[in-house]
Amino acid sequence: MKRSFLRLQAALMAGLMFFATDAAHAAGGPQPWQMWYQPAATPVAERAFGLHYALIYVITFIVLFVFGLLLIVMVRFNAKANPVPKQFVHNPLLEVVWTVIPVVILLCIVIPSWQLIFYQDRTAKPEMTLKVTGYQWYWGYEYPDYKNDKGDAINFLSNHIADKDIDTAKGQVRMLSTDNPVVVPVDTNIQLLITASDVIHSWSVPSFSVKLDAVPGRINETWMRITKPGTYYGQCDQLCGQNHSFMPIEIRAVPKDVFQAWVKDPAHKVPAETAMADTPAPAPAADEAKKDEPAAAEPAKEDEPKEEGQE
Ligand SMILES: [Cu+2]
Repeated sequence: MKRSFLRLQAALMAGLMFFATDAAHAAGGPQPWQMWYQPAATPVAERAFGLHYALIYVITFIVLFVFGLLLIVMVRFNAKANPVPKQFVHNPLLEVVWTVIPVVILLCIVIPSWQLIFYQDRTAKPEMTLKVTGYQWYWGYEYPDYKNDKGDAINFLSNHIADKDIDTAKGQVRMLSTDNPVVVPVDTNIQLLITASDVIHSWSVPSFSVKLDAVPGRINETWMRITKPGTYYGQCDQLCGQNHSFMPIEIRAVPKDVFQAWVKDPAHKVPAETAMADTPAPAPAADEAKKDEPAAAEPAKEDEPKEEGQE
């Protein structure tokens, strides 16, 4: 009993903390007993969460108003308090009012909703493309704008890491980390082309407010512009079979020069996480990469992002 009370209290605190320390919130993934959304990391997510919180006020007002009306009816017009009811059944003015006001409220909601739908649909000026393919049960990624040393578009598969292989010292998170994280630059309009090869999956990253079905034989489009460096997590969000829950999404958003170095590195060694902060921390990523991954699988040649950073 006491334990569940403590949990409830922790959950409430987490909810309050969200409002108090949004900027300092340090992870692009779920927190234990987290309430509300993960911190927004794209303009789309900021707008989507903003609309959500605005609607919370509208909904709360309507609920309280209707509840108040019900209370008045129950107290003032029950059989005991009001034994001889009036017999009228129509009140034209009241009927117009209770039709027009809800219509106005709905219009106030639908206009920003439509704006948001069009805003998140696609970006007018994509700076690069990331193609995502869902498989049973892993994700495939392709960068059509960037070639690997074989002359193909950079591409790789991204698999779940089994619990026994999770290395928390490397910052890996159970059920969310992958063997090959997606590396993308921050402050870049990234066109997302999402498809699947077998059954319907859904590529979903809460911090980006991106959740789009991956449908075989069809390419769905959306976009993201990540504003803060960091590691972001998502999962497949469409029941796709036995291992549906084992196809996480891990995205490493890095400064542009670090991304260019990653593109040019033949081994595509994943840069270490850059501290997630409001002020982007540009340079130290390369040094952290060295000390964080001492015994990485392949002794990739360690390119200094600063040298290869020119675009
Ligand atoms: Cu799936």
